Amino acid sequence: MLTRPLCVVSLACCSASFGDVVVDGTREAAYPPPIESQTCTTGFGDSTDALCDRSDGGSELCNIHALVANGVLHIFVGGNLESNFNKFDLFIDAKQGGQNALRTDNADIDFNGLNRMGGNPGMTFDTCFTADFFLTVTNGGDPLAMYANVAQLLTLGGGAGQYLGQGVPCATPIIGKSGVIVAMNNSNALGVGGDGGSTKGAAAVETGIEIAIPLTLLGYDSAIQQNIRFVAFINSSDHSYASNQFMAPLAAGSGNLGEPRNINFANVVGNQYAMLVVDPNEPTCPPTPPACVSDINGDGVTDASDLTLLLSGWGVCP
Ligand SMILES: [Ca+2]
Ligand SMILES: [Ca+2]
Ligand SMILES: [Ca+2]
Repeated sequence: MLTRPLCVVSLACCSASFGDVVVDGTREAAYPPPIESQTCTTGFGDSTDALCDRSDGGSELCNIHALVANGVLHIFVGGNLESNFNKFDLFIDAKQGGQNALRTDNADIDFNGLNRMGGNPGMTFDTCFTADFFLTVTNGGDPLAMYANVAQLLTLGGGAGQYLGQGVPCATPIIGKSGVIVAMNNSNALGVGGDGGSTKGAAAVETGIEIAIPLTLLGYDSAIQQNIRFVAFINSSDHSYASNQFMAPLAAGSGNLGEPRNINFANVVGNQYAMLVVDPNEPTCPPTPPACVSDINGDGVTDASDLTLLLSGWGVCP
């Protein structure tokens, strides 16, 4: 599932273009207004150096935008990712099934960082958010480089994972074999402040992390689930300490959340996911799959026991 050939992208030297959207870390006018904007000053440092490539002052997530065009999901998250190998972690719920609480038997990607967040009890999302896809991005080193990984999150674990490759912030996007593209621009010096600062500038930030994912890779089927939901946050370099920079945001004044395994968003006020609304009438919790008519005893499989029941009732129905 993670091997879709790259066939929809035209490449210039420094970006990947999809018509009105260029995956370069800068938000184009084609994006709709932000789905969410940050309400917490950053607990992971305020980046004020305004360098396009590096962020040495810290990380923040200021806003999130998304759109679907030509079979590709585009996501733009305004902000900064510190160039110290801290992580931008993104979970996507785009179909039925998946994981409400992270398991420990997902693909081993990014030094097993995904599974580091699972189990005992495992990072748990808001009720009905079932993550199907994970993407993580980092940057650091000298010369500066960025790296990204993706993984499937299957209901019963064991999904595929892939290292997407490397790029350079503000210069060269990461272009994975699966068609996933990741770009970064660390120019933001405004947005939200650090302790004692303001969040007023969050919605206006136009540089950050920009991602393109083919819908086929997500297993997206608009006949079943149309709305796409996101949980994005800044995490420590080994995925072991979550910041207070989440999309959708935590309540104003919230501190860093720390150990990801112990986070349960069902116990946190509000919904900590952002939703790209395609169908405003779609229920928040996707309907359960229709029952299988041949599963007569309702145990989830059609087998000899159902046939026995059928044969025992053979004949005229009173
Ligand atoms: Ca762009
Ligand atoms: Ca799901
Ligand atoms: Ca800032």
